[in-house]
Amino acid sequence: MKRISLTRHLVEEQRLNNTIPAELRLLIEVVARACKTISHAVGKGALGEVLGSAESENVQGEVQKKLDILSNEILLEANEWGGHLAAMASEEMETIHPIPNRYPMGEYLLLFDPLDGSSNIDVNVSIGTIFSVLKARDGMEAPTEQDFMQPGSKQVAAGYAVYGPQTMLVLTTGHGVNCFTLDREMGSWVLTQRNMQIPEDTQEFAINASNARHWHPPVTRYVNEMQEGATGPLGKDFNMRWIASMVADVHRILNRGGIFMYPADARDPGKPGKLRLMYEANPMSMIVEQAGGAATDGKQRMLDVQPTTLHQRVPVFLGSKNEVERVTRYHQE
Ligand code: P6P
Repeated sequence: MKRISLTRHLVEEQRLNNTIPAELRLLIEVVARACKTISHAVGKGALGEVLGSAESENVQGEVQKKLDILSNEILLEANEWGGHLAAMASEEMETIHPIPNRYPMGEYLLLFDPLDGSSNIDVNVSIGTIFSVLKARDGMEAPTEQDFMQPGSKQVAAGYAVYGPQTMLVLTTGHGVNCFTLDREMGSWVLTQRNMQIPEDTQEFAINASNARHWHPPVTRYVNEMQEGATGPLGKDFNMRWIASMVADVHRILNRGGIFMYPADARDPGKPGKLRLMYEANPMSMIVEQAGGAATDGKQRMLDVQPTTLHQRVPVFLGSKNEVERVTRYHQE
């Protein structure tokens, strides 16, 4: 394949679909550059003295890793001077991060999980950065958290970087999903997969099965049916994968199909699952839908969920369309 750079892809996408104005192209290129820096830091591991805990907790009450904090800082510093953003929000920060007065404000809101899958950092398993882009309200003076409370269908772009054997960037601006591989020698993102498509059927599911005793009946029914295999109601055998790094699990599903589930369960009725809506479920759901898959919270289309708070959690069922529709149907019966 002829080497198409990220910049060339964005320019050609703008010519074709008029969906990437210059400010959005700058935003995407800045985020992609920040992901290169994060990849470099992650790749050093112990040699970079960035492994281990930071002896602090984030707003989720999760122990922060040094790389979590470093990745967050890399994204903040990369994005605050460009004039393309009105504000940012991150899993690692309790409140929104307005653009400092010394820089001009732009028309976009950027949300991100700077390093998702932190529990895997110290054991060298793939981790990633997830980001979501919304439009800010016109004529807004000082952005507030309320300005971020937009359903996922309002995203103008979404993407993730996965730091694995290869470092890859997966991106959608509403016209399909494209994947770029980092050429480490040149330091550039090269288009390696165009218009990724998730198979509508699958024989592979992803869930943390250690929580089985806490699942609600629709999830128990569905997983049992898959485990009954060819002699059961689904008439085929299933395989299971759980990397415990959403970016890695979603990347596998994007490439070969599958269904990813992080359901609410009986452990804590006040906690609807573990994953966060604004900077995990929504961007991944836009990507999955743009690749011909489906994503719901068990009851409704994920991208239709109306957010109420910045760090709210949501049950997640996403991946191969026919299986997501099945498990969602079970919730509605
Ligand atoms: P569990 C990582 O901490 C994460 O937020 C997602 O990336 C991943 O899918 C999930 O949590 C793993 O959760 O309960 O299996 O450790």
